[in-house]
Amino acid sequence: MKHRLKSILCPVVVTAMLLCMAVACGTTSIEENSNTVEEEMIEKEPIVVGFSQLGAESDWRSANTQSMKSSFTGLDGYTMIFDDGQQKQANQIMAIRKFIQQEVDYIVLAPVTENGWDTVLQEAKDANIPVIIVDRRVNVEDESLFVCWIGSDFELEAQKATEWLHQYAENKKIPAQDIHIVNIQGTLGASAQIGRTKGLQDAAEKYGWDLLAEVTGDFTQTKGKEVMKSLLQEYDNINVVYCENDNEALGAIEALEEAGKKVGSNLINGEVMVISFDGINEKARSYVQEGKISCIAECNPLLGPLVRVAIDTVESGGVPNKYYYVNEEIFSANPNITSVTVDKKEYPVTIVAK
Ligand code: GZL
Ligand code: ZN
Repeated sequence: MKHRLKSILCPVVVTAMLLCMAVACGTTSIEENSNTVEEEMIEKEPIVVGFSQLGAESDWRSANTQSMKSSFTGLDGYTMIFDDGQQKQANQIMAIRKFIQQEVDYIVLAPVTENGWDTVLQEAKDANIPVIIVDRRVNVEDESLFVCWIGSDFELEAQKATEWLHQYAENKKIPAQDIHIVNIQGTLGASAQIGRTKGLQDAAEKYGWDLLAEVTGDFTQTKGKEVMKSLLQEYDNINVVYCENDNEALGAIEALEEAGKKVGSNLINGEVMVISFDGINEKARSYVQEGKISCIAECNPLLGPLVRVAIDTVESGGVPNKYYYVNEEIFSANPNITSVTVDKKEYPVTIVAK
């Protein structure tokens, strides 16, 4: 429903009303008034935004959905058609095709993984429907297939978290080769997984840590617990668990504690350190205060208002920035690490007091 001026009343009624108004205000020619009254009685159709959300796998995703829905409520000229892809790209492609048939004014896509979007985004372009990408990235030949992308720098999140671990190990004089890490990865092929995995691989290489294994936990608590259990059967020297989101961390902690392990940062006394990403889940944040999760690199889900600004910009004839990175922090209860430095830039650590 491409938005255009539409009459809220049929022409006959409008004419009759014009006649009455003309007689009432004594104007001889109803022509004089016909435009202004007609225009006033016409309202703009709402701008329709079709949003293909990838799923509902995590607290981050729920917060992201909430942020998007509350930015397009239907109350101020915008309305949203929402589709949950249940973490399947095929469902998201179907949703986009449905939006095209419905002639929405904009499509917003939170892609489950980076590849395989060229064809359907070309169909949206051929239908003259602008597309905005949020959160994870799309890997397309022709970047004109989307107006802009809004999300996080996932590799930077990982660099912050691994710099925190590096400082911790140095402060505690733990030799690099005594850091035995497993990575419970996110959904394979998702930008968040790609960036967070790369950040850890680079740091392990740079500092000489022993990166034992990388296994996907699909960003869910259930899978995170399952993967942690099997890793504990495979390795008896794990002392750092790097979880690519908080829901996986909660699952991993359940498995660690059920296996009789103590979760914390006192590696020298045999505790197992958990590092995580997001910082949305209340329990995960309380675990940071308790020291069960040693540090969380924040991933900001509140992208709705930024998408709204981008669409407002296009509506008023402007061009939004092609890439917009949201600001993010890093949380820890450890008072001795107050900042981390990545590429010569210092990032303060938010110390989450007990
Ligand atoms: C990150 C987002 C990730 C979150 C996970 O922007 O894509 O997906 O870190 C979520 O919690 O499942
Ligand atoms: Zn150093």
